[in-house]
Amino acid sequence: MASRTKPREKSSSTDAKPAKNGKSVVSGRGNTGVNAATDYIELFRQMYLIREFELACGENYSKGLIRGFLHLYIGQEATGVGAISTLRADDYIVSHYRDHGHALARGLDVNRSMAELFGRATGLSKGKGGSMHLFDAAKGFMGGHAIVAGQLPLAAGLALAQQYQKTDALTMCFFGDGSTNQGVYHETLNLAAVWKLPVLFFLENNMYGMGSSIERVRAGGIDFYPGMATYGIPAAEVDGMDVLAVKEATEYAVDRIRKGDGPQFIEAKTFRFTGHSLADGQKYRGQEEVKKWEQRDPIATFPEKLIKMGLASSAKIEAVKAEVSKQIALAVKFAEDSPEPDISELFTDVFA
Ligand SMILES: Cc1ncc(C[n+]2csc(CCOP(=O)(O)OP(=O)(O)O)c2C)c(N)n1
Ligand SMILES: [Mg+2]
Repeated sequence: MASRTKPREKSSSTDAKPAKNGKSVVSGRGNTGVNAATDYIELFRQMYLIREFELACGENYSKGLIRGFLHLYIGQEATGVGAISTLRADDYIVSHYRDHGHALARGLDVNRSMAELFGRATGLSKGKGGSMHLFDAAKGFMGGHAIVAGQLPLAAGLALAQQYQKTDALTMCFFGDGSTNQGVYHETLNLAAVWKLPVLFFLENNMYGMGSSIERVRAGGIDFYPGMATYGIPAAEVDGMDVLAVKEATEYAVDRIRKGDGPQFIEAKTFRFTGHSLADGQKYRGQEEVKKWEQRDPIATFPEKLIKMGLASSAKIEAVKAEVSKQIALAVKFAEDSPEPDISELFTDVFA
């Protein structure tokens, strides 16, 4: 098996154990619905789909076809894909505003996702939400959310409903390091632990919140997982650039939640290769740091690993890439050809 990073676990909980090494990480029971033999390729396909989708977004943003803010997930694909591949169809996902990767990994329609970014009526949110508000209740994808940390209490609410309904379904809540100085972050962690809610708090620690490096703005340093002792929540750290490590650590946490052990916390160390948004000149960080992380780009390193291990041929990888590129070109065409929302839509879906 690949040189997987064993997730480190720090917790106040006495029975917390690290993820089992040697356990198969190719369960085939995720929302991808593929069998064990093709799972690795599927993980790569999803990561590549996200990368190509976002490159196309960037291009169409420059052309003025996508407007507003555009926050790309480029560099973080292994984190979202590895985590979401462990979920069942009846689980919920709540995401932040950097949500394209989570939406695509969950299997949301690519055409309708692109149309949403273009602000077209065929979009997932009828073109009224845009990049930060991809949503598909039928897929349990309960939204990208623009208010930093605003999604945490929503996740707790969804998990409370799941607990009340006595299912073993769970809610996976993604958030960034920038969320962690918000009061509601601490309130939610505490309440979720007190009520033993079936929620997986998934921190995507990409080292920056807009132009602020965590080192500069956080008294406790760059590691968040040890702090979970305060809430009695078992917590693990994982290499967010390694899709298999993320999958393994998440599977372990998900299993515990389904058994009724209450909330779990995973911190994936990752990096966004582009600026905070496309309006960011990145004056706060040097290119050396970016280059160092780019050497670990999962889009390059994962297929290299698969080929080296004899799990995929380079012809297969190239075929997947070609198929995805075609799919993205069609998605852009679908979005471009779609109508803008009717003016009457200004007064629908308004909750006040
Ligand atoms: C409550 C609130 N405060 C401020 C902002 C402005 N804002 C948007 S993104 C962001 C940084 C968030 O950083 P992080 O959570 O680390 O996510 P990342 O961008 O790194 O994915 C801030 C402060 C906001 N959207 N909501
Ligand atoms: Mg961040």
